[in-house]
Amino acid sequence: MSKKRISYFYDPDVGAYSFGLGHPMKPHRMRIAHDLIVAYDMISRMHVMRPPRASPEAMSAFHTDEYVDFLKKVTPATHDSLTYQGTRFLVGDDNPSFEGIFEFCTISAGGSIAAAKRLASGASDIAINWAGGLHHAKKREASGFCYINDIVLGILELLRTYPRVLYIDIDCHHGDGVEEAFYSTDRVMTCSFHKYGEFFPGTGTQEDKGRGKGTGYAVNVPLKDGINDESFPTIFEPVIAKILETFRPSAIVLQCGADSLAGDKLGCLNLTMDGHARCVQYIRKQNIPLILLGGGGYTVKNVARTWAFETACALGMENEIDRNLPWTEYFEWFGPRYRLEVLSNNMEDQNVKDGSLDEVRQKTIEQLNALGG
Ligand code: V1P
Ligand code: CA
Ligand code: ZN
Repeated sequence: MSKKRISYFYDPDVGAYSFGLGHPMKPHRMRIAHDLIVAYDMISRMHVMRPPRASPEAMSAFHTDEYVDFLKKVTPATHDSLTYQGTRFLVGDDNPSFEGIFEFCTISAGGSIAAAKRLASGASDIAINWAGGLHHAKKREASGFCYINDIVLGILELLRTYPRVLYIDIDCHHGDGVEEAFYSTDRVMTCSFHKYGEFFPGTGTQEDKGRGKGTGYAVNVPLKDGINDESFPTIFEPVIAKILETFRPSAIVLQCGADSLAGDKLGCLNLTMDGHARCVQYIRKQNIPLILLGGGGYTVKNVARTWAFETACALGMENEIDRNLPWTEYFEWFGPRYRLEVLSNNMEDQNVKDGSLDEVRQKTIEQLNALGG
């Protein structure tokens, strides 16, 4: 099936929020990506919607009322970010209390919940929310630039309709918040590919596999620096193929965190735009209802390029697209080549030189075989 029905959720306000000067997370990247999507005339080929803002009640499907209530009230001025009735909800510089923090959360979460509803209604084959993918947020705590876990909320919505949901996370960081939320269930399989070893958030070893009924349903693929377009598919594709065979998901959520790209400000992997998008292409061709979400990504121009290209992949128009960028308001950001590309660099791939990738792959396949599929 090469033609698919795509829903694209975008709130034009999202790019205006700022985590503060010097903070790596830049919501503005969604605006730059959107402008490329418009300039490439993708808008006329998909159902474009401004998502309804998520209500506090909707957020409480995962988060505690106290935490949601705190986010609703907190402002940079009140500066009560460290304690609220004796509880610490925001800790350190990663999660500042910026202007409009709660509205930003309602947009991100609203998009992922609406995407899930759209799939479940049968109206779309793929739903996209680049403002989502905030995988570190916990039930009662913000973490790693994430306040409300839109992914968990979207998956909970999908579980109302679909018996089994597969969550795949190609952000350079471990998808700890999503893993933790579904650690004890066999209805959600989580699979995160991430840099492991002296890297935030420090979790996600292959020994962490789930608990109780969920044992074996949390899959962690720890990586070393420098994985590239040549080696990444040799782990991603066989692992996902095995998951599809053993778990047989009825819907898939793919978190497309773009800090796994070469040259990311926080990441240390070496994927090109095409290598990153190959994951989207591989999942799309399985013909299973799919949600595409954003996530990390700190070299803003490359995030915009990649999410625009992945929107084209969802539409099945990646081979028609002009690799010379069209004119947009942000055209000068894309110099000196002005191309729809993210190139790799010459860093060494630490995963292949000592055979560690082969070991990780084998161990993952053994874990999945133990599920008896
Ligand atoms: O390393 C840490 C914490 C802060 N230390 C006490 C340990 N935080 C990281 C957080 C990375 C979050 C990634 C989010 C995502 O997975 C999903 C959206 O991509 C961190 C880093 C870093 N280089 O890892 N925080 C910051 N840099 C930071 C820098 C400047 C200002 C504020 C935060
Ligand atoms: Ca990940
Ligand atoms: Zn990340």
